[in-house]
Amino acid sequence: MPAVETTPGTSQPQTTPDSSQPETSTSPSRTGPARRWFHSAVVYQIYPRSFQDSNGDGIGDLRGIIARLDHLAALGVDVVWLSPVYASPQDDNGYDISDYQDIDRMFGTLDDFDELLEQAHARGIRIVMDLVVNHTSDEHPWFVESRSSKDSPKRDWYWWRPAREGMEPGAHGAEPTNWEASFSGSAWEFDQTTGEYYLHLFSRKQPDLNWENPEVREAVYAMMRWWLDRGVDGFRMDVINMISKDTSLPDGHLTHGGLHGDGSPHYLCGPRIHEFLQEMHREVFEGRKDRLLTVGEMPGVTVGEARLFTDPERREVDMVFQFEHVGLDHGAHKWDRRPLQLVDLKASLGRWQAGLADTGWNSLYWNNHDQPRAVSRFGDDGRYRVESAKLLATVLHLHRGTPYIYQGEELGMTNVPFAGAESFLDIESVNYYDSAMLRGLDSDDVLRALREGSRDNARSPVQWDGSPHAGFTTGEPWFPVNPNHDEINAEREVADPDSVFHHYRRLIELRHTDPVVADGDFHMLLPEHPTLYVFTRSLGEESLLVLANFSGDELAVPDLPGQPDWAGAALVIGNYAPGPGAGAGADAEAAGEGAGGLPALRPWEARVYRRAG
Ligand code: TEU
Ligand code: CA
Repeated sequence: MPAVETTPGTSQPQTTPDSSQPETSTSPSRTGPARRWFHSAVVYQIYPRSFQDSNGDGIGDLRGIIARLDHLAALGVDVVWLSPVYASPQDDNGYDISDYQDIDRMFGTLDDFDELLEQAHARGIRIVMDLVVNHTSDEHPWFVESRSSKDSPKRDWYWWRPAREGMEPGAHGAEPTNWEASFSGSAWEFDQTTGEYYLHLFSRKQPDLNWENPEVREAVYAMMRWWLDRGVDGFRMDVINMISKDTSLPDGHLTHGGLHGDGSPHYLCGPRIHEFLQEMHREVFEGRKDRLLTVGEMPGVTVGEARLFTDPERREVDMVFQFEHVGLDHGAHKWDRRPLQLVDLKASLGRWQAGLADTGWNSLYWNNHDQPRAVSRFGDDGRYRVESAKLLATVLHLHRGTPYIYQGEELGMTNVPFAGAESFLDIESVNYYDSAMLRGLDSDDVLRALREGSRDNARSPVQWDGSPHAGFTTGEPWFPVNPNHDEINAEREVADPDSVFHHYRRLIELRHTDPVVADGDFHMLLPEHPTLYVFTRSLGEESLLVLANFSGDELAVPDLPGQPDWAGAALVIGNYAPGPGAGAGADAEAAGEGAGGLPALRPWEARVYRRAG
């Protein structure tokens, strides 16, 4: 029996969404939310320090991005999400901001930014900024002022608390709560100046802003309006579901190490989160041009909450990044790695498809700057790297939702072959390694988990060509280029019509031109099959069948319950070059044509078929 119900579950006649509707129209349509422009859009994420260096200092920058805009135009993406380029001490690679209204010199200037905006817009590409307002840098003037004295006018802009009752301030265990920070250790930092602690859910250089204070909210909204006035096209909102905390700040249940507690139930999707996002919408977005994009990054968000966040009637955000499918290979925590089961992946993504079928909208992603490379994690980055990279692209881009491509994913870039502990640079990995060693964990086990799960996997420079630093820089790159760049690089990908790059390009084009891909209903089939990912999309008389073999073995296509005969349907796209293959033409029987009447799937093969009527 299917473990989950993944069908929208009605059999009423379908209507084609009317693309002439105004962008902001929320009038109900049978297939769910009214058609919005981003239903047929694809977003590309740039992590600027690793994208392209223009001045030889080894760090990617804005002029480097400008120089590579034609790569993005050739790929066909509609939107770029730019990871933070604001002034920052770079404790967490820019997710610690010291001036929201300036560009870090490492990346360039506001003039460079304006030029990037202009050049991107000239190519029909929108630019969405990363908005990091759960916390600032401890070097932001707001925090410098706040920490200066208990009477500071900005004292209440952050979360200051005295030591736990009856305990010596600064003493072991005297932190106001037992919460653990995302980057290891206590989430509270003792500050000598005033003898109090401040809250930091991430590093100690990332103090959390107090959104309870209306002045904080107004300052953030003013800054957002300033960027929109400058011409940016929206925001990807960093950990935005952490901005409302339970103000009584209760202790959390003890976590794996037993040293700290899990505070997340008290700060994820807290009591005022919807109120804050609605206020932000009113104060920042109302009355502006239609084609803006807002996406909230929301660790731990449930389908039910996501329906509320993304229901257009509620005016909160267009879509959220949920984390369920990137947690399926974790045990008790992210460094407790376990093998991914395809059945779990299908159950999870299928539940999100069903849950947001009639209200709201999904974002779709396999990886980003915080996650291992997709092909290494969900595919086979050895023998079937090219096939499995294309398969993953096919499966994701055929789901209903807005797909996000992380830089290098379109080239089939892989995880990094880390030598030892010293090869990890990310604050999360470095802190975890140190704390694990202090707790006496086995260093080989810890290194194995880091190799698999470290955020550094995503942060090696984009591989543009086969030259010594992969065309990323003429200097010494801040992070070594992956040695496989002689084989995997943009120059080769663009030159080869059968490459991963061109496969992505075709999928993007398909979303742009095919209403079924953008808006069709999603229906999961064979949820219990261990290696076959199969689903349909349908809109009006048209249907697509997506088949993907998540294994290195040939696979006969089984009976597809409740499906019409797909034999003879037109192939829309596949990840094997056309020509004789498993089950093609006369070889069908020999290659094991399955009960479904369709040719068997070769290792990591994915195919999409179309039926009209
Ligand atoms: O990430 C928030 C987040 O919860 C993660 O994906 C985080 O990297 C993960 O929990 C670590 O295991 C966002 C940013 O994407 C990330 O780069 C920042 O470090 C973090 O917020 C703090 O701003
Ligand atoms: Ca540079």
